[in-house]
Amino acid sequence: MVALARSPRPLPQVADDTFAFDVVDGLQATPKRVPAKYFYDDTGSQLFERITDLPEYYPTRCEMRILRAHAAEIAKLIPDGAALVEFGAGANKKARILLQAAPNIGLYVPVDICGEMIEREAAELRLDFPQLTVLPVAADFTQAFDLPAEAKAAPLRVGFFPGSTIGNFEPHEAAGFLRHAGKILGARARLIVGVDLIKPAEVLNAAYNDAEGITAQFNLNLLTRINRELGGNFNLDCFEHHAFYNRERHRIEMHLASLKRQKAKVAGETIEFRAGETIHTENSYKYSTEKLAALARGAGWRPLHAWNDERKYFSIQAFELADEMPPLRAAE
Ligand code: AVI
Repeated sequence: MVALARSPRPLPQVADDTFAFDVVDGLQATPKRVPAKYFYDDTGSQLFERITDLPEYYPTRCEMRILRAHAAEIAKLIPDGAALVEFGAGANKKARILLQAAPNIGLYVPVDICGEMIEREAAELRLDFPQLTVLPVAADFTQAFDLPAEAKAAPLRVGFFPGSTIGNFEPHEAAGFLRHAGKILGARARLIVGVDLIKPAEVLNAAYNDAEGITAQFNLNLLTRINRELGGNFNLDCFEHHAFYNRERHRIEMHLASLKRQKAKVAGETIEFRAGETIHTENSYKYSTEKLAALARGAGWRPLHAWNDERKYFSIQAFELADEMPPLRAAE
C-alpha cells in the first residue's frame, strides 16, 4: 500500500484516538501543524461548501465551467459500459455533468469515507439517472479498497478526481496517490483529474482571504473541533487566520497564528505558544499542466489531454495508464 497521509478532505469518522494522537503529535512538533483532513467535521464541511460559492474562490466555478464546456469531449474518454470511479465523491455535483454527457457509462462508483452521505447521494442519483447502476463504496480512497465485482468486470475503469484535492497532498503523496489509483483501476484505465493552476499571487491570496471571512472561520473551526472533541481550551479570540502564497513552493499555506504568548490544553497535554507562533493547518499546491503531467508520467500515466479555462486558472487533465509502470522512487 502506498504510504500516504489520509485524504485531506473527508473524515468525520476518523477514530477519536487517531485524532487525539495526530493533534497532540502535531502540536508538540516544531513547527506546529495539524493535518488538513481534520477541517471537515459537520461545520467544517458546511463552511467548505460556502467557500466554494465565494466570489474570491474561483476553483469550483472554473472547474464546473470547464466540465460543462467540454463535457462531450471528456465523455469520449469513457467508453460504453465503462465504470466511472470517483475518488472522494462527496456531493457528486461534478460527476453529474459527466454522467449526463456519457449516457452509456455502465456504472458509477462513488468512493468516500462518509458512507452515510454517499448512500444518500446515490439514492438521489438513481432517481435522476434510472438507467445507471450506482454502487457506492465507503472507504478511505487513499488506502487499499476493493472495487465492486461489477466494476472489476467492466471493460475498463475511468477514475475521476476533481476539485484540486490532489493539491492538498504533498507532491510525493500526490505521486503516490496516482500510482495507487492506477493499481485500483487496473489495465487500460483512464483518469480525469482537476487541478488548480499557478497564477498571480493576488488572485491566490484573495481566494484564501475572502472579505466575508468564511475561510478564516473554516480555519478557526479546527480549534473549535479540538476543544469539543479533545477537551481542548483554545481561546479562539487569541488566534488568527493566516493564508499566503508561498511562491517558491507554489502553494497556499494556511496557518493559525497565536496573537500572544499563551498556553492551551489538549487531550490532557499543555501546549505553549510564543506570540506570533503558528499552527500550519493546510497546504494547497498549485501546478502547471506540465508539472502535473510529469508527476503523472512518473506514476505510470500517459497524458492524453488538458482542458483549461480561458484565464488558465484551472485545468482538467486526462491520462491513460501506461502499459509499464515506471520504477518506484525512494520518496514514494
Ligand atoms: C479541498 N481543497 C481543494 C481546498 C483548497 O482550495 O485547497 C480546501 C480549502 N482550503 C481553504 N479554502 C479551500
